[in-house]
Amino acid sequence: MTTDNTFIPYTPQQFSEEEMQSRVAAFRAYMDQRRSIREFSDKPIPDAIIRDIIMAASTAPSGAHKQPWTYCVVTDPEIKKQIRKAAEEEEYESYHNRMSDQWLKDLEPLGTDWHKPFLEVAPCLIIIFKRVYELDQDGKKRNNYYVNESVGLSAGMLLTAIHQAGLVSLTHTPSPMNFLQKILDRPENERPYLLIPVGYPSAGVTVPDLTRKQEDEVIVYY
Ligand code: IYR
Repeated sequence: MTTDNTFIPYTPQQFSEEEMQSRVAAFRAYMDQRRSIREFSDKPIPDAIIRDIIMAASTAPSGAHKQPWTYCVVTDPEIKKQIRKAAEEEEYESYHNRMSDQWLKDLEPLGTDWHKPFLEVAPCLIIIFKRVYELDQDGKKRNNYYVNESVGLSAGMLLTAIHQAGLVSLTHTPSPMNFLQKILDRPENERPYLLIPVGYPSAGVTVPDLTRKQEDEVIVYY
């Protein structure tokens, strides 16, 4: 069988072991400073910064390189208002009738409730849609591969890029979130995956006093 695939040379940057150690230790310390926040300033962010953050996320590896994601950027106050209203309706229902007592107890340290003012205050909402399938030229469905894994990887890179820019975000999952498909008028092959408000923190913002797992709880060496 012949193929016409093209391969090109690839020479990634490499470092001495010492340099690797210092780079990765510095990166680890920087990543350890990332926190989710729920109180944002309304100060706007330049469009080009959001664009580069998203395009960094879009470099993520994906099943068969299908890049099965669409990033919607909402800065229009009217659309943000609609999203807040719909999200709060669902969240009200979840907090009062859908979430178990244990779940509510697990969330206590985070201080969350059904109110979601950040959906209107944050200057930018990034809504990630996963693309379950594509339509080919004949209108035939072509499934994408490892869609959840691929979009999860891209979302992680998005959060890293937001942190790298010195901005803050919240990984938010109003549930159920099909209202986002309607409000943003997305096609049938796209399903909402995560809603990520991005911006600057409000003055004097606080975060829960959480600790992270230690090395021996996370890593198993063989
Ligand atoms: N979606 C709800 C509840 C919530 C659930 C989990 I798991 C969290 O880590 C945080 C919140 C909300 O956004 O409030």
